[in-house]
Amino acid sequence: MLSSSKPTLGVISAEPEPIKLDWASTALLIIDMQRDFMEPGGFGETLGNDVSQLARAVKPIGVVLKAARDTGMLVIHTREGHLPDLSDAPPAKVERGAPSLRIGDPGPMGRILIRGEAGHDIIPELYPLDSEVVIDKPGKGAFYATELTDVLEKYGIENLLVCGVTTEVCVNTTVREANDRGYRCVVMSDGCASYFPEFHEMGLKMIKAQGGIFGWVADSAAVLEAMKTSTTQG
Ligand code: C5J
Repeated sequence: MLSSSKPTLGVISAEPEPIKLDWASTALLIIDMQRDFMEPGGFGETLGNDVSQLARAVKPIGVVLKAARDTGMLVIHTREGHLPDLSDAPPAKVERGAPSLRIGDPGPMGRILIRGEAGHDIIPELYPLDSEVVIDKPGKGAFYATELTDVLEKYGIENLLVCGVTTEVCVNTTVREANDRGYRCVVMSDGCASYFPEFHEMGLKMIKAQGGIFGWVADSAAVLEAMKTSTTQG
């Protein structure tokens, strides 16, 4: 995707150790920045969560998204949601807990967590460009029952910069899936958020513990610095 004359090698000051990435084989993967998780009246709130906890991730993601677009990096957005007939929503997911509204019920932003409804869409601040990839996923992990593997193979992607919500659920699940498939994942600490700040902290610690058992963790400033100070491969 990147022009061959551009510097493409960057070193991110990450934990547990710095990581060198070739931007040409790196994608920005933005997980589930949807109105259903981020705004009042959506899936997150029907589960009893304080959705304002997630707002802090929007700005850091926006800054890195702009830098990724400027450098021509592949950008992939995911959306968690289900078909209108709920044929891809297992009863074990739909019936769980005691939410005020269940998946598929009509809510203020349309049917809860259903593809095509307003609540299922990505928030305006991070809205995908027509040229960007959008992966619709029925599960927490972005690889389960999606075309993500095919997309990554098509573009020669080996590394993922991962951000989005929530840290301990869809971000962590996706990073674990990606790690098992051989992708290097750098998770953006301030570009992720949880309804539970302590789960956010733990979710990041789990990734970077044991020498980076699932991946690396870095903040948006470190990612931007690595992009800015990139060198030419050779
Ligand atoms: C949840 C997600 N928390 N995107 N989904 O149900 O993390």
